[in-house]
Amino acid sequence: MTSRVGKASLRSKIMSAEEAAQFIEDGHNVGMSGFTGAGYPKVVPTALANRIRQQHAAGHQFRIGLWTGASTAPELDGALAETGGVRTRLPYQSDPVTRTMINDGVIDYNDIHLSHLGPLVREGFLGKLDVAVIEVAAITDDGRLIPSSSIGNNKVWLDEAEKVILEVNSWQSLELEGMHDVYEKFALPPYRMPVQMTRPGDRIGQPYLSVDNDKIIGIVETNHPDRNTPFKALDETSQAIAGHFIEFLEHEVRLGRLPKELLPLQSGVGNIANAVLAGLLDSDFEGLTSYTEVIQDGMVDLIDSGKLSVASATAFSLSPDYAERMNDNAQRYRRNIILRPQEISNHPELIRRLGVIACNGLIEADIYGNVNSTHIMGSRMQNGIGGSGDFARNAYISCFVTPSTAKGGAISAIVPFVSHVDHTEHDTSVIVTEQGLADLRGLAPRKRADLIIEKCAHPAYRPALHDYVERAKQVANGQHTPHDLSLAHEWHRRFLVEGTMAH
Ligand code: 0RQ
Repeated sequence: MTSRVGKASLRSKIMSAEEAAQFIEDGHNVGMSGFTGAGYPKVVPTALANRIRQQHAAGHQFRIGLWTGASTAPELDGALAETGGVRTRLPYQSDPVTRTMINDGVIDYNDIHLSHLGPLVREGFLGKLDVAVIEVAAITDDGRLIPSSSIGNNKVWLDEAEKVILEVNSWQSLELEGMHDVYEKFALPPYRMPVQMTRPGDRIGQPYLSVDNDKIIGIVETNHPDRNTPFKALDETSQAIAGHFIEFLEHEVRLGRLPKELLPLQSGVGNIANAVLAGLLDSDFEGLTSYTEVIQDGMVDLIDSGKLSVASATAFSLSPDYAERMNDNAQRYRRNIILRPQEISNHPELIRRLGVIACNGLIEADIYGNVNSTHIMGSRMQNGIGGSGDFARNAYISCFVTPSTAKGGAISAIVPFVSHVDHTEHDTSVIVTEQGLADLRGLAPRKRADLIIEKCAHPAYRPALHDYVERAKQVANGQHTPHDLSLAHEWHRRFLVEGTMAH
């Protein structure tokens, strides 16, 4: 294998993952690359997990702060969490082992808007970043870094960390070179300047990450695929949700409230978001653009069909087949795809200026439009807010999509009062379930309640939701947003005690 470490003077730093892991000490904050299973370091985390276990076995304390772009993979999040050596975790995860330890209170989880973490670290609010562990596709002859399948917070980690370990992964396509756009003009208030972007395809930075080469303490060569999980086959529910959403977009175009090529689309992670993209493939829309966080399979299909001209994101989130397709054709796709730092892909200023149409999943919504994206039954952390807040708060139209029920119908996704709030009623424009779509723009709370119940709730839960509203109107007679606080969380209580929300 020809080395992808182009700069000759850096080759002396090539070492094993085990040697590199020795640089990480108890108490360190470690910034790792990785976003939705793309571009995370593949071997140093496992070697670090072994080091932590050995230290624990020898009776030494060893716990680190683990910072990433977003979710990663079992060989990073899972491997490290299992050791009990993760003290803090931020800003987002979706790993089963980590989730359990967060909920047990073993890991302190700081669930942060994805655009916020970089600035928080630069401002020094979270303490010192000791070591960065970053996957790259290659190092150029002059010591710049060709990023791999995600950028996430890599620029922040490389800027802020005291020491840097690089994993150079030859599984990643060298043709990714030129796909990235790394904005470099970050500044803290009062020196921040407008970010000069007016279209999703604008390039405002450099195709490489740069790092002070003197900070590089170790380089580990790898050849490992990203964790790419297949999407579920489209089912009736996800297709119905996609259908309602696309009908809504067509309606908005007919009314002249959206241009015929729409506005830049953001689509959240997961199967329903992917189904929406698949629905767009069968629609009559042309000339689409996307300003989003992750590139899913559906977006690659839209590019191939010629319907999507530009997709701007911070990472890939592809199934294994599509990841291979991307690797084999990266040179072609880089005409349409731009990967940026998450501070830019999720930047409130840009989301607002570009007029993004946001589409994200939810756990539950209430009759007034408040949305819970993170907590099961008010207490148990599922994944985290991720980028949903960055987009929902600043979008031109903010849509949330969900099946109307969960757990085989035992849970209604539409409840009297959400058990946890991530997005308030003020940030929710549209809610879509397989039952229908509620356009909440311009509606007062009582009108919103009627619409959400009639259009979005499952028919089995509609009568009880209407009963709640009537009861609330009696209890809070003559008040703006009627609630009966003695019953507001009764549905959740019933599920916890009886295993169903059904009456
Ligand atoms: O539980 O795993 O035990 O079966 O929650 O639900 O239906 O698989 O939904 O994968 O689309 O995720 C909001 C979590 C939806 C996701 C959420 C149970 C359900 C299942 C998962 P099981 P599904 P999805 C930008 C956008 C926040 C981040 C975000 C998410 C599990 O979309 O994490 O938006 N969003 N990022 O059974 C109790 C309910 C439930 C429920 C579902 N009402 N009550 N349990 N479940 N509804 C991208 C990034 O930020 C990277």
